[in-house]
Amino acid sequence: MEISALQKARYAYQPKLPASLSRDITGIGIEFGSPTEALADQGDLKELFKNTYGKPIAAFVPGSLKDIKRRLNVGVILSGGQAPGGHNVIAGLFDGLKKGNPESKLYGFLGGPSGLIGNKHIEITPSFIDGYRNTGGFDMIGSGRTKIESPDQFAASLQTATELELNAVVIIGGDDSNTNAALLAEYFLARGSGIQVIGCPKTIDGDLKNGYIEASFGFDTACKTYSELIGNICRDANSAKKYWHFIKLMGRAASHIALECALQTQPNICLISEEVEARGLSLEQVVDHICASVVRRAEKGENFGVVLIPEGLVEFIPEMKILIRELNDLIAAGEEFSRLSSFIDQLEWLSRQISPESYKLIRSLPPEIAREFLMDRDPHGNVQVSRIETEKLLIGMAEKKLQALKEQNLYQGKFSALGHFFGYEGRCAFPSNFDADYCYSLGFGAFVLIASGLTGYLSSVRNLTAPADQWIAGGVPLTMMMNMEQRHGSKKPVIRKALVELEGTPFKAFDAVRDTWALKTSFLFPGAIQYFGPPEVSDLTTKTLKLERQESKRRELNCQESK
Ligand code: FBP
Repeated sequence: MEISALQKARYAYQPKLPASLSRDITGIGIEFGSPTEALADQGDLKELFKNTYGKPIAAFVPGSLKDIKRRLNVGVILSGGQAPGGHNVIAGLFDGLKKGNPESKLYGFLGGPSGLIGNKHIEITPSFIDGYRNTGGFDMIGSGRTKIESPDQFAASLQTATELELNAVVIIGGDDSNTNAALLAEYFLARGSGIQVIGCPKTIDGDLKNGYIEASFGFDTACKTYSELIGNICRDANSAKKYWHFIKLMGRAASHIALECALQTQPNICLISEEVEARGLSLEQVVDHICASVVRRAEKGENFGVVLIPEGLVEFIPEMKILIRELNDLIAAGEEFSRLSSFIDQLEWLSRQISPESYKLIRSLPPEIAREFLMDRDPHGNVQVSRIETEKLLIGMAEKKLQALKEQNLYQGKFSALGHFFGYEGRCAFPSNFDADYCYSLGFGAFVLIASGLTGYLSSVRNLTAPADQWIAGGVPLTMMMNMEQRHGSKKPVIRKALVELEGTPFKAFDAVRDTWALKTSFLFPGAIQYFGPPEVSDLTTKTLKLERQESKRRELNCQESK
């Protein structure tokens, strides 16, 4: 098979490991902290996770693990949307297993969690894995969004794992998939099976993070890829000086990707959904905010610019949030809605089912956008925000608003806008050195957690802005990141999603300069990800991670000083 020159060069890249994992495996030990508590709803969660609740945080340290050389059978699943580095998690896990015992086996479940339920797997061999090292994508074994939720699905998962004589299952996924990992770990233990379950934090969205998980893998590469493209568009805009570019960015509910790309490229406007919600801004007010910059720049003769839009924006605009919630409930309730074949029939039916305000809102949207609000939900019940063309909606509304301003002689500029959506372009890029190293370490760490006999843990690597040998690897109990949330009409245990914090340093850094960017062309051009060359360009982390780490180090220092 023909491969590109870069792919060939990346095969030879040796990912860096933290010092605690790069020593001879007989020198790896583990240290435990105190028992932990869930984020909230501790009583409910204790009840639901009788066997796995409250375990201590684990850190890898010099020492020895008595079972590190045990022969193990492990199954691995890639779950949810693609994120650069998934193959390296599997490579790290594979190399760890084989270092522990060359007889150990790694099975890859095909097509996500459904591969475990239906026992569709392949055995991962040395030559097979070598064809995927340091490459993007999840094509090694495929991914899927099936949620393991019914009693039959749990029982089938246990049956597959038992038939394959697995010691452990590793689930590489986001908040929903790792919630599933926690439930599966509990289920296996409650059934008296010793099969362990370990999670790994994946998602380009960057919303699976907390005090112990500094970043989800894939965020780094995806943001750098989008930022390269945005930077190129900024330069095009500044060259031609004739278009406003409205760029929607993936990231689901959280605006971490939009914020990071804004910090990397300095566009004129970047909307942050969490702020829109906090300020209770209506759709019209959001459009007014954009138009204010268009008008002011036009006064300087600059009829061009760049606007970044997080894909989840519509879910944070109060009136749209209500509409989406009402639609979600109706669509989840099922059959009646799914029988309506035409859009006209759907609207007619909705007129009797949703509140008059929501009905008025959906009717006010351009029909092609209104249709997108009615599309199928994902298996976790989420509206598929990647399918809603918010950029087009905002362009259409801005055109109307600017026309009205023109008629009142309040705007003399020319507004010609183009819409873009960057999402899939970044999910399968070759992982940056950061993601290649981070993912390999997460996978290797997952092996050590298994060898330590742990279950219901998320592999964790911290201190990520330091050189890789100073990274701190270990495991965090999944129940520690959970609370109870309302889902499909009842309270469910879930890992809490991390949204952009308006008091956090990345948002504050943006807030301090955004008014200047709105008026003055201040674009930055980050260029393509560098895989080779000086570390200051090839081992860069995201600005979000850098700012958040600076803040947490500052807090740690303050804490020490006050003791
Ligand atoms: P995950 O939470 O599964 O990592 O999703 C990442 C993501 O890329 C989101 O940003 C996006 O909204 C969604 O997947 C798109 O889903 P799909 O691949 O099913 O179109």
